[in-house]
Amino acid sequence: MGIYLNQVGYQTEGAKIAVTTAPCNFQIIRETDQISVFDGTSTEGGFDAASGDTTYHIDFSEVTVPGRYYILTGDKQKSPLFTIGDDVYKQLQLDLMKCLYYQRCGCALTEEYAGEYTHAACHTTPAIFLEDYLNKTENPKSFDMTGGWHDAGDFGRYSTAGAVALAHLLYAYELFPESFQDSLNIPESKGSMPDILCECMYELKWLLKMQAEDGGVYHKLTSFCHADFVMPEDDHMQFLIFPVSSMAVADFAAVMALASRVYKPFDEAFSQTALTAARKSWKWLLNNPYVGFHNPEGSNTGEYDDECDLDERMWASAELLRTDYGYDESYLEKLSEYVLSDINKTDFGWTDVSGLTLLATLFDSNHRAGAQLEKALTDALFADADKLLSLINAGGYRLGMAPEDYVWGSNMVICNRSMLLILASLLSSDDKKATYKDAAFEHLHYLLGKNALGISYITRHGENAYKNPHNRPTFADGIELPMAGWVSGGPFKTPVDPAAVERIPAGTPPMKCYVDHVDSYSTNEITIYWNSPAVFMTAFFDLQK
Ligand code: G3I
Ligand code: 9MR
Ligand code: ZN
Repeated sequence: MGIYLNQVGYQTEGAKIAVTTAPCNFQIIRETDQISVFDGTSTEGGFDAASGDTTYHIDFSEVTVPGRYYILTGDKQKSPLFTIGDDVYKQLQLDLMKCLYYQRCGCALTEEYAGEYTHAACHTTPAIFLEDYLNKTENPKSFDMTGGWHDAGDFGRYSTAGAVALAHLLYAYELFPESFQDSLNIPESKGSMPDILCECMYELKWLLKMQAEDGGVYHKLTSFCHADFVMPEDDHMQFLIFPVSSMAVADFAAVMALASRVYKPFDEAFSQTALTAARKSWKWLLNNPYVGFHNPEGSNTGEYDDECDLDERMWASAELLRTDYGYDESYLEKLSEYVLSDINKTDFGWTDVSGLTLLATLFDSNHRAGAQLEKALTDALFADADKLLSLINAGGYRLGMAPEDYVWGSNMVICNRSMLLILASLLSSDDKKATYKDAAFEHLHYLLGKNALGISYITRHGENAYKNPHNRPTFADGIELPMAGWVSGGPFKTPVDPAAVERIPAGTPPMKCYVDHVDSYSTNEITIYWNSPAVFMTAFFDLQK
């Protein structure tokens, strides 16, 4: 029997419920003097389908005095140590954001900012078009495409993945600016802008390079195949500009409109550049149908394939309507068309960005979308948030997750559902505000150890945090521990990489399909867009103290 709880800790107020797999009496022991400050008996949590566990809940919400504690059961089992206090998530949020700095491509990471995780400038040579590469064109045209963040454990840079990560971060800043006042110790720190905006600017400037003359946006910039497990500066494969996809164009238009608004008070020129770029891509969207993306034969870098671009187009129309109201009537026409159609409205991942429309529209103080569209979006938000509440009550680990939701990057699903519950809490005017908030918190608790494996899926946060992310620099740098603050992809019910397939027996329940192995890219990689929703979450949670 394990005792599963948030190994980082809990704020003084709010629910504190650990999960275990056998009934027990328990005490909450204060670490400093080994005194029991609370005792109780577990209650039944029911059978949990995603983990296969019969669960019991250890509720210690009544403990509100700051300190370091552990749970001790009647049969002398100890939980990991955890903290109760009001600033428990501050360092976590800073580390989650600092990881983006470690992903910077095209510049050296120096000791002053990167500590021991230094490396020389990487991927500084010009890129060429995929077509020229395949045709072996002599003296192909080449382009400066340097900059941006490495996507993940690989060195690719992908437009849709980048735009979505930026969106989580920029909306988090827009909604919770008070949570972004501390220094990230990056080269731009102590400037006139909050550090998070400087960090995002690094990615945005690269993304601008991905826009073609006609407003199209290239889907990705990667080598033909993934690099070996080397430091980024030792990867000398030719970087290629892959074709345009309509998902990339729409995400680009949306995130540039968002950036134009967010950066306006700090950098008028950049704000204008972003707006002009967004308008140009909007025009492309009006004139072009869906354009998908698939890897050419033999190429194995990330595909980010997506069969539907309506959610991306919806987000773009919502963002442009809000930021660029009055410039083009088609913004509202298109937004109405998409919102009033039956497409989903509540997802925040790279495939389905529809929920970003909620963020663009429902927090617009000018209400540019109008009452009818706001109502349609609000109804969708609460309908889906309430479905999550039902799932939470149906499963022993108290999560808005069904067994089939443990896909590649399930921790992103966990985070995205927490985001939805946060929006429900922010927009709810009744006594359900606290219910949604507590539900959102349960997903953070899961990430930090309240799960069937008792693992914290964020590096260096929690006594039993995972240690071996599938990340090329982490493997190649010779440093024992990974950087702090990386969210793992997490359990995947049908893992595909050999490291996981070999180690996870057939029939393992979805929540347990995970290995902390550096080779397991389908259960243990890291990405910018798995950290970014966690930044959104912690930025909100930090204000709840
Ligand atoms: O959309 C379907 C859904 O309808 C279905 O029910 C479900 C069942 O498994 O699958 C869903 O598709 C999954 C898709 O992600 C969307 O979640 C695919 O099975 C799954 O294979 C796919 O995984 C993606 C993976 O690349 C492989 O393409 C991950 O989301 C994505 O995060 C990951 O991204 C990689 C990049 O390619 C390269 N860089 C690293 C990065 C992280 O591993
Ligand atoms: O390391 C790669 C990882 O970043 C990607 O998410 C993943 C899917 O695109 O691919 C990984 O690379 C593997 C490749 O696909 C197959 N050969 C082994 C590579 C890593 O060990
Ligand atoms: Zn690089």
